[in-house]
Amino acid sequence: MNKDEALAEVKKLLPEKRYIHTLGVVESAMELAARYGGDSKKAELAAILHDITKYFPVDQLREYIETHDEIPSDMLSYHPSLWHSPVGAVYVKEQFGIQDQEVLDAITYHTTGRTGMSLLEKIVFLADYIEPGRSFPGVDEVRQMAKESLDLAVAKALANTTQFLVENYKQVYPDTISAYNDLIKDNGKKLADWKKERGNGFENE
Ligand code: DGI
Ligand code: FE
Ligand code: FE
Repeated sequence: MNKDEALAEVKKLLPEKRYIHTLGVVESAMELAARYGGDSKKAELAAILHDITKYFPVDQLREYIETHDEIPSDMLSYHPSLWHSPVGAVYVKEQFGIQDQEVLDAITYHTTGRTGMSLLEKIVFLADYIEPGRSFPGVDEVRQMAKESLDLAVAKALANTTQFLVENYKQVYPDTISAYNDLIKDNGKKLADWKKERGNGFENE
């Protein structure tokens, strides 16, 4: 499936706003792939398709999870906003014949992350977080980190998301906690130093 075919399929299934978000994720994913030596073709395809099932009705997403053994059924006990990611991977495999497991995994884990994320998974996860259309507290700081270290930026994005969920008394899916633990091992000290040295520059976003 080439770029234009993928974009056309996504356009059919997404409202304008989400389609524009998708184009932003493609732009950011291409930049990250160039900077960190990722496969730009795979990054492009995964970015285009990452949210393809975002607007499926919740019942349809649930049915995909119930009928596909490759999607862990414990996801059904967590927030439905997590479901479009693994379902998206199944959808593009079944509907478009996409077999590339790296691309499928980048789609599957774009929301939660997981321990031992591949380069492509990190690129799509981070691009989804920092694409130009995003404007939430802390995003500029992660954009800055993304210019210096992919792992640092992914670790910070995971920390922010986890913190946000906990602060609002929401469940945190175990893969997100695993991804955070995995990356904070080597990046926790760097993030603490960053906060000490430049943390205040982003406080008034
Ligand atoms: O689909 P997008 O809006 O582009 O971005 P996403 O796929 O990262 O969004 C999923 C939403 O899921 C995001 O607002 C945070 C929320 N969420 C709920 N539970 C969890 C979670 N995100 C993570 N990473 N882990 C959770 O357990
Ligand atoms: Fe998503
Ligand atoms: Fe997205």
